[in-house]
Amino acid sequence: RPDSDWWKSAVVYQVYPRSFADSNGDGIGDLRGIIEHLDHIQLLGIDVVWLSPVYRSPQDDNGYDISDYQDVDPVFGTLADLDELVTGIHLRGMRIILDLVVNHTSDEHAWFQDSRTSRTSAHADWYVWRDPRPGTTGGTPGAEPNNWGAFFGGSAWEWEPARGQYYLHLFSKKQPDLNWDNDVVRAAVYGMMTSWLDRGVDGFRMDVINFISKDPGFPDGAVLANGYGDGTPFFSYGPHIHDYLAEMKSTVFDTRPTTVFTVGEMPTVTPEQAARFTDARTGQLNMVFQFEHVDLDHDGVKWNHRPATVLDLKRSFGRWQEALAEHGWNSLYWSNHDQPRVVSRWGNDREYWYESATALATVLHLHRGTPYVYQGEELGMTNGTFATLDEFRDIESLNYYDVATNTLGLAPDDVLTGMRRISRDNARLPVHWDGGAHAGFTTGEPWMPVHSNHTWLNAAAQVGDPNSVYTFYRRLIGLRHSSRIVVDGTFTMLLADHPTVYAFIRESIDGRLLVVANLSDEPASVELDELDGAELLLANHARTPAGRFDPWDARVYRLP
Ligand code: ISL
Ligand code: CA
Repeated sequence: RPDSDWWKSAVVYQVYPRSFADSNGDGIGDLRGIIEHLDHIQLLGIDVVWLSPVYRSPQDDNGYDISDYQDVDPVFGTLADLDELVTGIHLRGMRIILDLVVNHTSDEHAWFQDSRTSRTSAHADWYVWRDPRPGTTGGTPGAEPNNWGAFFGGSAWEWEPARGQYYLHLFSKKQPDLNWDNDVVRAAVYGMMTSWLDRGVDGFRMDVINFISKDPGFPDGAVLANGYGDGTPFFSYGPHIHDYLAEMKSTVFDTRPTTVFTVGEMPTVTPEQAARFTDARTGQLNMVFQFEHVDLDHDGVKWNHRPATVLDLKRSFGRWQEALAEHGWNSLYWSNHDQPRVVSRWGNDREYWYESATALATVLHLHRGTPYVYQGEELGMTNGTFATLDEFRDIESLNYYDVATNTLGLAPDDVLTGMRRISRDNARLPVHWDGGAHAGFTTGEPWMPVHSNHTWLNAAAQVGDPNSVYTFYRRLIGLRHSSRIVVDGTFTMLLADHPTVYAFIRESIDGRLLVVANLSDEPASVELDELDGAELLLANHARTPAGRFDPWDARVYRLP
């Protein structure tokens, strides 16, 4: 195996700095807090730490709105702290990747501040500016260049009187989209990326990177329930997306002496597109984050819940395993800072908390691909409780509440029910380090209250306990590192039509592994010839007879 493929055997741990650990008592997690807890990450067996944004930012979207790509926001610390974090991670034999947010900047970035002043400013063409619709008066309702809605509510266009034009913002109006069709913009981004690699970082997680190339016609989209048009067909796989990423690869990645880790976050990406992005011969990135499985439990609008079954999950993952079997590579994730907690979403965070957290982990980690662990997932952290609206912090959730109750006329209680289930805030509660005040996250007042279950669900209780969720994750990660089958093996789904038992075989020249998990609150019995003579390697339950599975029973066998 060439060393350039090291990312195939890696496990990534995502740190969302604001919620990880606070070192100075201001209630907000910071870089020194991460430095203090590196042993927790190393002991888990992690290879790569992905750091969500710590750049200078007005924090409109918790750092995904960047006003200076070359500096650290004072709320998180200093550049010297970041250097120390990079060194600390490297000293432990791990690597670090930064979040690259270059579809948009903050409206407070110097580039945008200049761009908005006039049509002749130095940065005039750095953002996506368009005139009002012909025959309308700019700044009045309906004058927007097209009907696209922004992901965080309202129109995707904001009027700028100084230019007499609108700028595009696919997210909040404080996140104007960069104009990637401008060579100078692309060169500035590549230069910035190179400077971070020179500073010692090992790669990038690229925020909504499939959105950077827009259809120049900016056509209206099909009208959605919120009254706005759906622009995604016109920017999620735009005309130059492969060209721009290929240029980034040849300019930034291919000129480095060692392999740069690259993962593109790509909402709406299809298996066929993902194969094109990640094909080692002709693609541009190591892997992408796809959204199919995390979109299964809603009707197209994330707040509108519809139940998803184990069969839905099996079919979705199975399709992706197949599509990227020959060429390309999968990313495997249940959780991140935008998704609710997996044990609450797909598991049972009450009666079968330990069992379901570990069963879901087993299934995910043993697919073919690179697994991601989101901070606190290794402890089985659960969704928040959110009694009232004022406990939510996330701009997406708060904007949605406003639109849903005022414009769409939905009942506040129903809106809150949807938010409790799927809001990004579920993932952003402070990490539980111990059972003491504020879970050991801060000595001050946390920016978001800690969950009451931290008294028993915390790192101090789990790290040395052989029967904890943390220790189980450690074993799973250890299995990947000690078995080439987990990294290289082919994937074959078994019992494809069984409603609750998730079973598959991984096979390579090094042997065969069988993974079987009952993802349900009910016991299950299955006929699997492969179980005869199979040697149990890892399990989350005391043994029951071979073909019988207790609720959330998960087992990994080596086959003869
Ligand atoms: O959570 C979502 C909205 O329902 C997702 O669509 C999310 O907006 C999408 O995954 C893009 O996410 C990334 O870019 C956003 C940022 O808010 C997210 O935190 C980030 O992961 C804009 O930068
Ligand atoms: Ca702090």
